This record gives sequence, structure tokens and C-alpha cells, in this order.
Amino acid sequence: MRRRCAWLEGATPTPVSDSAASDSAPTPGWVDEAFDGVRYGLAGRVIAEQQSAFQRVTIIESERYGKGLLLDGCWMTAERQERHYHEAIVHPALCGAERIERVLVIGGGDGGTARECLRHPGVQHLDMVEIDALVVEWSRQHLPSIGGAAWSDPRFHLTVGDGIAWTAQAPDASYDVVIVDGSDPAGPAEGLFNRAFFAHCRRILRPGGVFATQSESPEAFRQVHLDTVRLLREVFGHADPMYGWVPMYPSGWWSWTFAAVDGPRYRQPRPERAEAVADGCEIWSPRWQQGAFETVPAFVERALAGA
Ligand code: SPD
Repeated sequence: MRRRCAWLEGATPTPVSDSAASDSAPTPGWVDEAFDGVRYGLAGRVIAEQQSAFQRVTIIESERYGKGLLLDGCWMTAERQERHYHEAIVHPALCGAERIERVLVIGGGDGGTARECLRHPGVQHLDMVEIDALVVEWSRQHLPSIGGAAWSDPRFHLTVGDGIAWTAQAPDASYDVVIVDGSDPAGPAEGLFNRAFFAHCRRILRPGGVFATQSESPEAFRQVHLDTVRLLREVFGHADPMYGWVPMYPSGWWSWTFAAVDGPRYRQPRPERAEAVADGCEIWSPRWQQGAFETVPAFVERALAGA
């Protein structure tokens, strides 16, 4: 996938000191992700920005969605919108796997995926492997509500390191659920979409386990989306995309794909697990999930059938 994100002129940050020094509200600019002739933006101002060893990390204060995080100019999350994404990537997997004692999250440095996983009382140990220490540091500092209770949960074990290497070195059948919460397939996340990586994810899953990954937009990144679903079907035997919305991502229309070896168990939430988390969800419910798996666009259905 070609590098696709640009930091536009229109997004020139308002320096933090301007707002601190003035009684009047800071003049916002537009912070945009640009892709293929379309811009997806929020009115706001940049409050922190730095090039890490891996990518440019940016924190903004937006008018509408609170503070937000971009990596290399691409939207990752925002305080008042993150539930669309994090509830969707977690609960079909955690409600569908046979057991959920041991969970692995690759990426997920803002903490939102770990937070949702740890709302399940059956999780005993969660490893999160995030490559970029700055993403974790700034998420904890600027976006503490996203990781929430996860950061201090004794079941949570953070490793700053390469999730691909971690997966390759993990023993066979060592996790009940593996969730890949990476960014787009460019830069540090490129290796999170290929056959070798998916094969290790399958290898380290226990029988009855579930794999989940974000699988891009069926509109803005149609080919990546289709390739990802096809590859997961080949590697695991069963894989299905689920569709929802993350309004600040390109096209707003997003997907997550779930996979398992022994059947599409991620489609049927176990009632006792669903009950434990549903009241605390803003978007996810068993009914929402059922609809989200059913809303496969016709072009995707045709393309996958013809694969
Ligand atoms: N185009 C954005 C894809 C980002 C997926 N990961 C988001 C991280 C949220 N925890």
C-alpha cells in the first residue's frame, strides 16, 4: 500500500502558548488526513507533535471530539469517538472465543483496546505489545480516558517492542484471543497484514481461539480490505468482515475482520459474556454485532465469492 497521509497546510497548528496567554478562545485550524483527493478533518489545534523513532506522533485538541491522536498524519483515535472502534474490535472476539484467560493485543498503544478487553472479568492476563513508546507515553498523558483503568490493572502487561517478532517467538497455542490494533499498512504497521504474520497468529491461538484485526475501509481502501479478508480465510479457514463507522477515518466506513479455525464462533456472542459488558458499551451490543456482520456490501460479497 502506498504511503497515503499528508499533513496539509490548512492544518497549521495554533501554538499552545497562544491559547494559554490569551483570554479569548484559541483560533482553531483544520487538522486533516488527506487521501485520494478527499480530506477528513477536525477543527482544532495541535498541542504536541514529535517525530519518534517510528513515525510522527501528533496530539490535537479538537472542538468536537476532544483530544485526538494522529500517526504520520493519519487519524487513530479521539476521546469522544473512540468507542466506535474499540468496542467493535474487542467484543465479538471476547464474547465468541471458547476461553478468554490469555489475550494478546498487538499495537493498541492508546490503551482503548486493552481497556475494553479488561472489562471482561474472565480475562486473567493481557499482553499488549506496542512498538512506539511515545504513543503510549502521550496517550497516558494526553488521552488518559482512552486507556482508562487498563493502565493500572494488574492483569495488564505492557511490552514496548515489535509485535511481529513477539508473535513469531510466542509458543504454540499460548493465547485465547489475539487482537491486532495497528495502523494502516504503511510504515511500522506494514508487516501486520501479510501471510507470515497471520500464520503465526493462527499458530499461537489455542483451540477455540479467535483472531481480530482492523481491516480498513471497504470504500477508501477497497483492495487492502478485500485482500485482508481473503488472506485470513486462507490462513484460518473461517474469517468474516464486520462493518461499522469511525467518522473521522477515511470515508467513515470501517471494517474489522474476525477469524477462527474451528468455525465462525465470533459471530455468536456467549450470553453471559455479552451481559457482563453490554451495559457499559456505547455502540456494541449483540444486536448491533449481528447487523454489522450482515451488512456486507454487495461488491464485497461478489469479490469474495469470486476469489
Ligand atoms: N486509518 C486508521 C486505522 C487505525 C487503526 N488503529 C487505530 C488505533 C486505535 N486504538
